Amino acid sequence: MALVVRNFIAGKWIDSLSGKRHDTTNPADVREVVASVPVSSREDVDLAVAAARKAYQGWKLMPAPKRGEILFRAGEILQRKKQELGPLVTREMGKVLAEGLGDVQEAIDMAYYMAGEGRRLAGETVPSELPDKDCKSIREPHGVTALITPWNFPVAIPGWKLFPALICGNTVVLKPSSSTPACAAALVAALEEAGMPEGVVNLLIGPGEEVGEHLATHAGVDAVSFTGSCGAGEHLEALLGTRHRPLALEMGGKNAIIVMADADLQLALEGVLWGAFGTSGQRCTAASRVVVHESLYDKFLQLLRDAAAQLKLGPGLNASTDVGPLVNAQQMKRVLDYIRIGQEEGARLYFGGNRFLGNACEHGFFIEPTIFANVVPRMRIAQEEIFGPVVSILRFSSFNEALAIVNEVPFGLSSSIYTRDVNISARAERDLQTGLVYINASTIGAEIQLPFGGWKHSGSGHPEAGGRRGALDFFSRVKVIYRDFSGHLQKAQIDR
Ligand code: UN1
Repeated sequence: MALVVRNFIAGKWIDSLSGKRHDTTNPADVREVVASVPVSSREDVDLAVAAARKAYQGWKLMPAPKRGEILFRAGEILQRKKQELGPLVTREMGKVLAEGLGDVQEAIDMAYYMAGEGRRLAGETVPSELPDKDCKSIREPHGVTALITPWNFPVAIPGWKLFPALICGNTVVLKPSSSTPACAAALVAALEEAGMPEGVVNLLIGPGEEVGEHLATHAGVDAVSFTGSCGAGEHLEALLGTRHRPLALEMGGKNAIIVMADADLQLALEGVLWGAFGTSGQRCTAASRVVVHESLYDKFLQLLRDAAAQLKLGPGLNASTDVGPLVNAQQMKRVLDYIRIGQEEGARLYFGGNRFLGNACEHGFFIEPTIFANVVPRMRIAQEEIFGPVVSILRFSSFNEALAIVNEVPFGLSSSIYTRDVNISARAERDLQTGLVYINASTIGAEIQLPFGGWKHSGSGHPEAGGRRGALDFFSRVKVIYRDFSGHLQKAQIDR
């Protein structure tokens, strides 16, 4: 039975003003409608922003530990509903059930973590250079925040943004991807049930070009946090250029794993399989390049092919499935286009490369795990984000060459190295130019208590997640208070 999802504005679940709707379908079998959802337009954005504005003063003035109690309850509700929400993630987005449950778990973790931050939200107190004067910095919310989220982590990423925005005292308009709105609605419903005052959290479902853009540029919005494609992120950046509102962007990646000659090969292999083909490669942190020492190259390729051949494609709800579908026809086409481009560029299609229609998958968007060999750094498949189960295997002879291959791409989100050499691991840690570096682990699997953010074209330098160095820094602004209790005029820098 398809769900009927509505916008959530000023504490009420309502249809869009136009009454227009569209259906989301299961990417493993498009004959199944998952949800009927509103198609909102600019007028709905105005309503949602007005509701968030109206709720702002009250929410801001609620003591942060009390805000934290509501977030804590939301975490408990999500925990209680996890076994229902995990399958919803799988049905709406396609990832296998274990990952659907992990997606929900990541939002639960963030809810609890940010609930605790309600009792910290620390600023600083430092001495003044003058007598009888004190100074401190405090954190204040921005006001109304616009959160624009992608489909690949349809509960986790809205959670990454919602919970820190809320604990800092901001109100929120969430615009999730049109591919996964039912997941976002379930998250918002948990916040409603937890006792969120009306208007503090608003959900708006609609197309990015119209709704997302109008929301991000709306005069009533004070800060914008976006996760999605580079193209859309850079477009927002250009639109917001002179509006002077904080903008956090998390965009793509072209993440690589280095396999040194001394690596534990089995471990490296498992890391590559998990990083490249987990979530069907649809993570910004997915391993889409593997840079292998020449002494192991041929052996590694064979082992990887044999392991990839064991992976079972199918609907994510089947317990035996390892690799689910791509999210929609457009993504499937994009990935198949890249597979063609790789062949045209002269890379060797070593394994896979086709749409998969077996195992009753003909009504879904499945692509075989795909391995390209003999890839060289200048090729497009070694430079551009593919966002599918496609991995390029490159060869290196010296560690410095491997570093250069990993670093010489426009992106800088995640990287990894497999080695047993402590000195090499230290150099990798120092010299890899990515926001996340993994040692003897794959490029995916970041934990929420640390900042998550990409360098270069991967992000705008405002990491998500984490505590004071991450999301809390973005979702609050600093106010500095000087209090002079000397009773006479004191002049900083001058009275000495
Ligand atoms: C993403 O890659 O799109 O680190 C988000 C991970 C997850 C989040 C990934 N915790 O793989």
